[in-house]
Amino acid sequence: MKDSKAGIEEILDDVLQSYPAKSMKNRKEHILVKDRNKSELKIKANTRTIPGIITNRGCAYAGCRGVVLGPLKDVVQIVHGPIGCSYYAWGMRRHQGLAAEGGKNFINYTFSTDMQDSDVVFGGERKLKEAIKEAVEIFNPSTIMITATCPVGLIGDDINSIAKQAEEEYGITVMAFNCEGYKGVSQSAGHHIANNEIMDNLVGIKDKELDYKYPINLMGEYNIGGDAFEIERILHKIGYDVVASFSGNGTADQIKYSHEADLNLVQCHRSINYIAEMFEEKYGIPWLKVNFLGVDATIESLRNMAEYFADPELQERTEKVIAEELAQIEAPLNRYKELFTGKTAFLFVGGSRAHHYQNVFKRIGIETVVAGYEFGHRDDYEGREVIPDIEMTADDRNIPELEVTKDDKKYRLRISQAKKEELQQKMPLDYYGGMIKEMEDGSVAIDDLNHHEQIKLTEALKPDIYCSGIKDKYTSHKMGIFSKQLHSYDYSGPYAGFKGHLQFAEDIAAGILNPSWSYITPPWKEKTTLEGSFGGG
Ligand code: CFN
Ligand code: HCA
Repeated sequence: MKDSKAGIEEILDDVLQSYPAKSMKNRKEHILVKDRNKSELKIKANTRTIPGIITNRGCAYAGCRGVVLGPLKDVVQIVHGPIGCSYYAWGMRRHQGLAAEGGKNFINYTFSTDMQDSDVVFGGERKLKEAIKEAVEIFNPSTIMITATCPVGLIGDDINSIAKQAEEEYGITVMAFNCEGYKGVSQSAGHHIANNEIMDNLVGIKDKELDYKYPINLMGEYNIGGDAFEIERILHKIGYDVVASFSGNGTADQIKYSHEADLNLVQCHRSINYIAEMFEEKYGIPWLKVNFLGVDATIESLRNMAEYFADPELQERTEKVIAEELAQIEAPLNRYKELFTGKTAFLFVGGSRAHHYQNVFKRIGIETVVAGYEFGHRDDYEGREVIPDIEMTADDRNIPELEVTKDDKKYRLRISQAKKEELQQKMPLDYYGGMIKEMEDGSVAIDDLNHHEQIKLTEALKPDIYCSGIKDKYTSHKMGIFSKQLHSYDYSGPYAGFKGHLQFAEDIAAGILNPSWSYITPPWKEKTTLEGSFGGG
């Protein structure tokens, strides 16, 4: 059947029409069409999903136990709760970790108190104490972390005092996280609970003399599909030393002395920006927003890092490594670009990848037509304005290394060490640009997308690829459109850095160009639907 052509606003009206008036008004505020001529592009985000709509979001426990704590290798992580929640903690998120020589690695285990009805009625504290004792006797860990699932908060088991007692009894670090799943509106609440506890009770509890020239912390990188391995490889090749990783391929032990680093790199802004800011306030360590997803973003990040340390030798080595790595991938990547040019993508991922992957797609000729976060906050969409709070005294202006661009509020610093110390007290080194800023006119930003909206938008815009999690992957496949999971990478990866970008392009080719899609009859072939064109307005 022939489809009728429609502009993007008309398509969105059609998507919203199925809702009752109140829900329609609510959902409308979570959707935005990029228009660079508009002075204000505001979107509603980080609010409670309308009851009745099945959200793709996760819970606070997922954000705390699964996302932030999950990758820490040397920690016995005891889930205090029913076994179902514990099963979820058993490698579901595909983070990876390699133990250092002599180091411990518990991430393939799942530790649970296996709460039963009787524990809910009579309390589960005794069981938790026994679980800690057993874990100490069998595994001898230096750190134990206890995470609470929903029933723990409901019955009031005091995991904090149990952790404190255990710490005294066994002489190791024992931490408790009150991350009951129902807290907050998404997994984002769990990131905060995990990170605040880590900041208060783990960072800085150990001093260590480091013989590193460029000690850095990697923040908001979780080693999905081995991304952190690839990032670490590139950083080491240039001459950086990762003091601690929060938390991909990381250890609690390293986090204990992570205050010894000189610079914090922030990959996933959503899950960790506030910790980078706390480091800055508490220890005077500045942070730099980086993105190692995509060749162009990786190059820019590496150059910004070298600029920060203001060492010509480091800058030279950075350029050498960039050239070496590029030489290995540029020709095949360009060939993929020729193959893909004109194709479009629909991205819906948690809180930062829907943004970060847009440049990955762009480099291989694929334009993003819709992008959304499950649980991003407004600053993840709109960016956050940090106006340089610097008084440009005559003295400052005379410092040749200092560069501040005030108009578009983006500023980079190339400063002397002495000046650095003075300035870092006053402002962070970078600001966060937000996803919408980088999107093309006519493309759609959508928050907390649901399956109805996914299906309607897919029918209308017919993207060549839909990037998803496991919950929405097959909705797309049933419509005959290849879906790539950007959470788990569908068991592939790494996708970060230079080689990762090529791996990604290869996987996309294997998916999009696969002839099997032609055997599926999509719904729009059987009924009339609205059809739109990207950038149509
Ligand atoms: S690894 Fe990260 S990059 S931490 Fe966050 S916001 Fe999740 S687990 Mo899934 S893939 Fe996703 Fe981001 Fe940061 Fe992962 S886009 S939803 S909570 N996320
Ligand atoms: C989470 C973890 C998750 C889920 C991915 C998915 C991940 O939110 O609890 O829904 O496919 O990356 O593993 O985001």
